This record gives sequence, C-alpha cells and structure tokens, in this order.
Amino acid sequence: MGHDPVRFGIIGCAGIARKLCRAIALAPNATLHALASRSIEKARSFAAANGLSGAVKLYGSYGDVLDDPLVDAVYLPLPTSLRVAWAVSAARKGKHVLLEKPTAVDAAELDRILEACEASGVQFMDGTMWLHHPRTEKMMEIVSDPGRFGELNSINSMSMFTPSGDFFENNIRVKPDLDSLGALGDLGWYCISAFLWAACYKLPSAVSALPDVTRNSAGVILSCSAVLYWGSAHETAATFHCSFLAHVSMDFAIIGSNGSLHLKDFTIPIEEGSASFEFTPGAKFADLHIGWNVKPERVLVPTELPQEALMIREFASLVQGIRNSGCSPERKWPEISRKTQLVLDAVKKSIDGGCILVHL
Ligand SMILES: *[C@@H]1O[C@H](CO)[C@@H](O)[C@H](O)[C@H]1NC(C)=O
Ligand SMILES: CC(=O)N[C@H]1CO[C@H](CO)[C@@H](O)[C@@H]1O
Repeated sequence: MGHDPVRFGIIGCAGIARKLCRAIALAPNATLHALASRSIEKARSFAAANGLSGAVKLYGSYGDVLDDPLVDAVYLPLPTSLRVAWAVSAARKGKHVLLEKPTAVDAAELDRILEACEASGVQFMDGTMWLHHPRTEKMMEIVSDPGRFGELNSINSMSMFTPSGDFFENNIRVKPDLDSLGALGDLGWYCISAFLWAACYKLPSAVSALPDVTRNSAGVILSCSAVLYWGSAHETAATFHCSFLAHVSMDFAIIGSNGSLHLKDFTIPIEEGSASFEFTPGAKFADLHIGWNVKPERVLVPTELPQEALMIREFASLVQGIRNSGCSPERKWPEISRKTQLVLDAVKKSIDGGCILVHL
C-alpha cells in the first residue's frame, strides 16, 4: 500500500466543497472516499449535482465519516463556530485534518484542535490555497534576495468581492452564531497570511484596526481595515482592507528598499494555468521626472495543477509519509495557521476596543 492514494472524507457540503472535490480528483495522491451532509438526501443531491463517482460513500451524518475506518483524512468546510468540535473529534479518531479558514473563532479554540492533532500524531493544515501556487515560491525568491529587493519596508493587500444572490440574508458568513468573524475571518485571513508570509512568519509587534468598520444589523463585520507593525519603532508596516462590499480585488504589494513587487490576484489567480506578478528593480525617476528609468518586469509562472490541487497533493504526501513511513507530521503548517489566527484575534480585539493599538 506504499503509494496508495490518501482517502479523503468531506464533512459538510458547503459551496467550497465542490472546488475541493475537483481538487481531490486532480491531485495524484488523493481520492474522495466519503462525503457527509446533515441528511442523506443532501449528500445524494450534492453527489449527483457534482457528478461524483458511485464509489464515493455518502453519509447522512458527519460522525459516520469519522467512524469509517477507510477514511485517512477529512476536509472540514463547516461554519467556523462548528470547526473546533468536529476537528477535535476527527483528530481523536486518527484522521488527518484539512480545515477551512478561518481555522477557528479564536486562537484558544485553534489550540484545542492543534493539541488534539498533536496527541494523535495526525497532520494539520488549513485551506489557504495561494500559499501552494508556484508563483508564491517565485515571489519569495525575489523578496528574500537583499541584492535585488533590499530590506522589507511596507506591504499592502486587499481582499474583496461583491457577493451575489441572497448572501447578505442567508450566507453563513454573515451570521453571528456561525461565522462571527465575517469579512475579517473570510477575507482578512488571506491578507494577514500574506503579510506573515512576506515577513518570513515573524509576528508583528502590534496591530491596529482603522475606523472604517462596517457591520450588518447583527454586528457581523462586512468590511474593515487594519495596520500591522513590526519592530520597536514600527519600522515595517502592513495595511489591509477586506470587504464584502466592493468589486473583486486581491491586490498585494510588497515594497523593499530597492525593489517592489505587485499583483492583483494573489488569492485566486485570474487564470488557472498560469499566474503573474510585476517586479520593479531599483527604479529611479527619468530625467525631468517625466517617467521611470525602468519598466516593471512581468514574471509569468505556469502551474501544472491548480493551486487547490497542489494543496491537496502537499497535504496527501505528508499524510502518506506519516502513514507509510512513520514520518512525523510537518509542523510548519499548524504554526502558520496559529500565527495567522493570533494576528486575526488581535485585529478583532482592536476593532472591538475602538481601534486600540494591540500588542502581540
Ligand atoms: C538595486 O537594484 C538594482 C537593480 O537590480 C541593482 O543594480 C543595485 O545594485 C541595487 N542596489 C542595492 C543597494 O542593492
Ligand atoms: C505526484 C506525486 O506527488 N506523487 C507522490 C505521491 O506520494 C508518493 C509517496 O509519498 C510519492 O512517491 C509520489 O512522488
């Protein structure tokens, strides 16, 4: 069974589960073994609507997936407030856990999940897909090269979209009991993950929300902005804006002392087969300041698989290593999730406190 694919069980038929079904089918090391919804009818209609093979086991209760001995790993796209209970149960039953983001309502809940995973020796990873695109690695080659990029100075990002249909009435992401973090949890998570990535996972020393917070009538955040600072004198700053109220935008700018890098689609590339960014090295104003002396260089990075399938492949190969070769779980992924959640908590605390400066 050395190279047997990792058998996934999906718990919950959220919209994002459709994307993950396809990713599991595309990844060479994974196969969809089981799918559960709150009722067997819902599981059946999801399977039919998405053309799932008749070999996929359908369950009308989440717990049945955890009791299926053939399931190696679970993907949990449930609403944020339900994640802790199901992720902890999954880990206790020896299932590896791929958890949608935001990973939990707060870092204390995430810690319960991570402790359960550690105690059972199972792999944990959150569902932040853009980290797995080869473009991300290519950008890091530049950002980490002091001769081309210089020192990291400032970072900006935004993550927004205008939802359609009855999102503002019925989507779980605007319900205080299901996804109390609203746009901050759904979209701000990506901006924070991008900042931590650019800062080589050094936690900021402080964060502050900006006063432009919009909430719905139930108090759930629909849009907000925040600044993260690094260094005792706040030498490096990162600013983000996340929103359910503006046109789809996923800008990311990383500015060094001697170069800058820009892209407009960091969380979901505009095209699936390749993604690009612009790098401007050492630009100066042209004579008379009527232009720049260098043009941005467009770097195009093709990918053999979509980023979500690369995420599944990475997760599955770690699971195979644990299952087949007795490897230990890779600690990098839970550490990244935990730092992202800690910063998210600090931004939430700043918002709730009226934009106070929160030290980490
Ligand atoms: C800045 O970048 C330019 C272009 O890559 C390079 O020629 C120059 O040596 C760099 N300067 C510093 C101080 O690193
Ligand atoms: C394509 C791919 O990633 N295949 C890998 C699947 O897992 C086995 C065992 O870990 C690897 O040997 C393959 O390279």
